[in-house]
Amino acid sequence: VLDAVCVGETMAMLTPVSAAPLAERPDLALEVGGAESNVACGLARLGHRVAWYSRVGDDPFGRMITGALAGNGVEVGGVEVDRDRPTGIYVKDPGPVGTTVYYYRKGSAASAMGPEHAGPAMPGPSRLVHLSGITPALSPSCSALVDRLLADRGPGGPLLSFDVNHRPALWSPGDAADRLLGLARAADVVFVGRDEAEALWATASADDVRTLLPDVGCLVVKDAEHGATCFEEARRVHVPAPVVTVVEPVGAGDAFAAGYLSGLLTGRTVRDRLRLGHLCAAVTLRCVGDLAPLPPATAVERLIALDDDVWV
Ligand code: KDG
Repeated sequence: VLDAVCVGETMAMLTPVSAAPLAERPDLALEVGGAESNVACGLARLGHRVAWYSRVGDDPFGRMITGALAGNGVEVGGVEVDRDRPTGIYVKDPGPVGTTVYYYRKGSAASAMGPEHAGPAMPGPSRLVHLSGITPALSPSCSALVDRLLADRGPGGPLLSFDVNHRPALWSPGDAADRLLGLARAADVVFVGRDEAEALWATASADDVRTLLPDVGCLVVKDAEHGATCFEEARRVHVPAPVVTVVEPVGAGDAFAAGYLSGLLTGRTVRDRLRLGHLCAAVTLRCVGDLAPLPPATAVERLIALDDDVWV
């Protein structure tokens, strides 16, 4: 049995090496960019058996992506190759007030995922399925796949983990708000940023988010450098984030989810799940890429076990 199956689109990511704007024609680095596959890599690095399910084009980008994920220890045997549709591309344009993202993913191979890909076509059985709010925004068929995955799990089925991951470039806040709230309500584990929830649902605090999602088994509200709060049944546990010098934030949310989910899969306490999430996010914040190696397992255990007053 797999520990997790992560489902979602992964793109070829082009990013200027010198952090100069694209209009200045900087040299570009070619990387792998995908929220759910980042979670898969994070889980694999933490020792879990994890598969990534998606579709890629029959092109060098698709082969680069599946090769890179396999190299990170993620099972990619179920990934479908589409002869007609290309692998999606995503380009980062650094600017004075932050990085703008340009997507070239409309009509991509992954956007043709649909409800027919749930069930036997998908790798499994698995203890957990991880999805994000990016997938329902990709196409009507992808949206239907997300509904099918949520509806199909019966008693004894996998836990459904959902990272809200609102991407304003893909849909309007109006369209996204209701849809993402409905999906979050149907999931077992939910990750959402405090600012993301505020933009979508006008909530002012982690407790407000809990009021909107009272029945989610594990609700994790992340508040950037301040920390993260987990609501599990009647309990509320807050763990501050360690102080980190941020080099590049992309991928940190996915790393956090991988750490938290690893802790959940291995029966750690809520506090230790949040700490492992923060540690995975911290190493990612400190490097340019979406994926960063973790310290050795003994160091991770020592950091998780630190007293609260020395942790940050
Ligand atoms: O979480 C990081 C992702 O945003 C990035 O790798 C690209 O999956 C991506 C997306 O659709 O924005």
